[in-house]
Amino acid sequence: MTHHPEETLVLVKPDGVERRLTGEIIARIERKGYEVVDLKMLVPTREMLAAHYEEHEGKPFYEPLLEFMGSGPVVALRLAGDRVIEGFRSLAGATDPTVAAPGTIRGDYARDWGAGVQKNLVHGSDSTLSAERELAIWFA
Ligand code: D4T
Repeated sequence: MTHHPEETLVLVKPDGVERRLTGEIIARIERKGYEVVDLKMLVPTREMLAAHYEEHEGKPFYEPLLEFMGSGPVVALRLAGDRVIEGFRSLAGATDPTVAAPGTIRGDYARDWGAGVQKNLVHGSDSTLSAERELAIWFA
């Protein structure tokens, strides 16, 4: 029987690209042992971001979030590996970079900039359902 490892969507957000952390982030993913199956750099459209963040529509950080995410290039990665969804979220650390554990991507390189939106360097899908939905948006 063929083994089909799990897949996830990871985004290096505009703050990560602007701060030249793309290589460091991909290096951590690869050193952990996950496979980069596909990647691209793009400035996402409002439509893509609205689809990606549909669960957050109406929340106070929604507009700042869409504005931030559309403010510059993003690197989208399709990763593969057993339990990669959980594994990448562990590498990324907590959503709030102020309290993300040292040793994680957010804990080591992100902070609060008082911007009304968390600039936390990376996104990773949080479930197999989200991964499937999000990969269809970014790798249509
Ligand atoms: P992403 O989706 O970017 O990996 O983040 P998380 O999965 O860790 O967090 P999330 O979906 O709860 O939030 C999406 C996105 O919104 C920003 N955010 C979130 C924010 O600016 N203020 C907030 O209070 C929250 C909850 C950060 C990530």
